[in-house]
Amino acid sequence: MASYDSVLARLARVGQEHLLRFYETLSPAHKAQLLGQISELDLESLPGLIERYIKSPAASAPPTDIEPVDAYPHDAGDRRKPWDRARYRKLGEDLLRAGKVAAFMVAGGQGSRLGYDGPKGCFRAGEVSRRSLFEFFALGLLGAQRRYGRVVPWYIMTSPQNHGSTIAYFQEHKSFGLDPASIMFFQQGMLPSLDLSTGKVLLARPYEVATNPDGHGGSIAALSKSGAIDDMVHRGIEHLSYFQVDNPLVRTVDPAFLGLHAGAPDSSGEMSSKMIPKVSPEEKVGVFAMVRREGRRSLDVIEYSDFPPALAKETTPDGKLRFNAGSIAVHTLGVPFLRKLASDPGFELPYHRAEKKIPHVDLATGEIVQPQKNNGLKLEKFIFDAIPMCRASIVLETDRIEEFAPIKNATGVDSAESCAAIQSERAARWLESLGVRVPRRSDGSVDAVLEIDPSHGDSPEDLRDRVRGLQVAPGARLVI
Ligand code: UD2
Repeated sequence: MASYDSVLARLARVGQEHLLRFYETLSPAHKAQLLGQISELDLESLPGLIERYIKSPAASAPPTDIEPVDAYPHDAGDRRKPWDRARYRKLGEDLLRAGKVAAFMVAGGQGSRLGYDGPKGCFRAGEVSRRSLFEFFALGLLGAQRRYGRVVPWYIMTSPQNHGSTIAYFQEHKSFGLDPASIMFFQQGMLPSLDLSTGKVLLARPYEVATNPDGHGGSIAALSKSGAIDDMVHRGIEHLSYFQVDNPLVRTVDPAFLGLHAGAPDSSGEMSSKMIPKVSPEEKVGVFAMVRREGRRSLDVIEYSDFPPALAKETTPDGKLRFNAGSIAVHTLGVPFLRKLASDPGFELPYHRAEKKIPHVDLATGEIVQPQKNNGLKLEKFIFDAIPMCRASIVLETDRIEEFAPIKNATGVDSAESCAAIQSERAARWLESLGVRVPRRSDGSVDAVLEIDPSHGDSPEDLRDRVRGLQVAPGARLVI
């Protein structure tokens, strides 16, 4: 382990020696913990980051040359950009049957908005079944494995804050029936959290540096460092179905989307995305747009917090939002593309600033301070910033009720409650399309709590035999 003197010398070179302010007062175990933690941090990049994001942050100039994206429509017959759904679905199914597809879930976030103590994936997503988010995805993958007769390996990115508890949860639930050898957990990187005005790294405790996960964009380096990319190559995986831990409606693998990604004439097979039409200019989802930068026009995602409000409000002559392509954070990633990025010494995703209230040790008193206003800065990378690095990248429109009901907040929008309502609506639509009567209230909402077991299929057709003769009574609670 690094000695006190060598750690102090490294800290002094970057002006952060205050991190050892309380060293002499610590127990031997805490001394070792602190030296060990600091040794792991990339201190040498701090001066550059502090200069760029604290001392002279460039105001993020809104793009000036920006156009809406030309997405593949949900209705494949739509004349704006018709496409052959059956053909691309078949192509995606062939990739699945050939064992060339894996799932990749990012689950390293802190889930602070939900106020849930524990990995977010353990949170309940099934209003009737009480199943967790993790179980929903596992069942989706089990179903796919049954349908396509091949294992779909599952790569799960955690962070040091939830890695152990995530693995323990999977062990406790026997990986929900999946083969544990086909699940690989790996940890993302952590960055020191900084004082917003001085750039000094904050101490969470006298023996612990305050850190934050480096954003889902950190996954590209983490996939490489952990050996996950090598594992994919070894298994013959060519495409990754990427999703977030918070959306239980996601199709863990979607053949039509995979097929478009791998085979559409305007796709490079490097990184593709799904979008839904935004409900309002203010909806908190990134927006896909074509942006020209340095003479090159490419697809980009502009995060909601950076999207110019005036542009967000612009409408087309038929009254729709002009920039309506909201990101649901579902992508397909080509493994060769990830390998290329990860092995390029010049590859770097930009950091995004997030000003936060970060509890920290007062360096004068040693007391823990709970700030009332933003005092700290977290820097994060976003995976979608890799999209402009593609030779070409496509977007597929999907239906909100079919695929997007994230659980982010304790109540209201994007909560467990709104998710349950959307799950009931989706299940009702599927049942009604199969001729089953579903009770609805006078306002049209479903008068029952309905949930679809994700292992049973990803379209109404898959449920046909199961629901023959089914009766749904008003107020019923059912898992189908
Ligand atoms: C994300 C997208 C937003 C929209 C929305 C759809 C970003 C920045 N914004 O918003 O545009 O698509 O989702 O639901 O992504 N995570 C990690 N490590 C980290 C940080 C996050 O694994 O260091 C994971 C986290 O566990 C979650 C996902 O990334 O699965 C999204 O993170 P978020 O909650 O910060 O993003 P959100 O909801 O603001």
